[in-house]
Amino acid sequence: MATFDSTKHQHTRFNPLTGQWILVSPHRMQRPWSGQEEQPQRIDLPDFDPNNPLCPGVIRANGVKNPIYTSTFVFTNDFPALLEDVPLPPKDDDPLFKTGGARGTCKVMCFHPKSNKTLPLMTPKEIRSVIDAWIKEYNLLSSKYPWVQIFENKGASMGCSNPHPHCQIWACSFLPNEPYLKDENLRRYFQTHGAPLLEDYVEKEIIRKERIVLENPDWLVVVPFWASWPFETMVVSRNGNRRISDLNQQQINNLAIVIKELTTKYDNLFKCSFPYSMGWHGAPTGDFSNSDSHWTLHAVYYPPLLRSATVRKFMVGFELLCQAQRDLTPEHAAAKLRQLCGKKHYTEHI
Ligand code: H2U
Repeated sequence: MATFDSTKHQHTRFNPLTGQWILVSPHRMQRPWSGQEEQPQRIDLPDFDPNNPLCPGVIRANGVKNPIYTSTFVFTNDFPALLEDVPLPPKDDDPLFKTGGARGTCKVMCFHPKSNKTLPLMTPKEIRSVIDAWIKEYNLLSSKYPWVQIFENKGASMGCSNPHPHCQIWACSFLPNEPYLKDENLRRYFQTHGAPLLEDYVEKEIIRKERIVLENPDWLVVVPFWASWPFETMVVSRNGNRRISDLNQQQINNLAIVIKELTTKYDNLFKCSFPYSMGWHGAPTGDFSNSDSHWTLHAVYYPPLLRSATVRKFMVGFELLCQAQRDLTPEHAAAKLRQLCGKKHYTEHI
């Protein structure tokens, strides 16, 4: 039998953050595609649309008029999934009908007054304003809630409901599943190895190099060894930061550059406004704040595209019923992203 080659032979990989395995099947990269194709995304948006409720000066669904904002703009979601003041469910001791209380708040943050901007098309200074606004909201909400989730859904295929650059911030009274799993796994690693898992991981990826997309003294961007989505990346703090609120000015400046370069590479990959869901994970807050030495601040990008602007990966069938599966290896994805230009956006050439 031939010797194992990770670029050719199927294998499983362990995600130490979630404790779950993924299946990698690189031999399938050659198969012909005859599945669904999506419509290419429109990129010729106007910079202002009087009917778009996220634009400056426009009246939103609840009748409130947005200010004529010139940088970022934050408001409480008019259709929030979490409300602050609601009755708690009664206790039920039946293990098959457990419920829990859920309180919180949901906010929307516009990144820029112009609808036709996205992060890769914004200047590092404009992106810095977004990071500053993230930190401001995080500080406000984390004093009250154990979990504050900053996330951006970019592109209609990832559930973005409005073609204006924005993200959402949800704060909740409970630790949601993903952060809960990470907290447990990071803590266990720290107890066994005496160091934060992601600090050890960064050190090893810097030596191995094959999954690095971008790096600077403050940030490392890799396609994780255990990535599920084809071009998934993780942006990890290299300074022992545990939460986004720990960042200093230089780290914020360098993060703005990293976000611009990574999202420019993403757009340049298939020459489209590259869709993704991204978000920040750091140590829990509120009552959980005291025990956090096992955490390292990081962002994750989950983009669905696989082969082109119109051919995406679906997490269905085996993924839904068993575990995530990928064809393209993380190393191959990282090499593709690494060699793409991160300084010039493809629209500058057309
Ligand atoms: P998404 O594109 O990620 O769906 O975020 C847009 C959010 O903006 C969405 O959650 C809110 C929606 O509820 N929204 C308002 O709060 N008011 C509006 O008038 C329109 C959209």
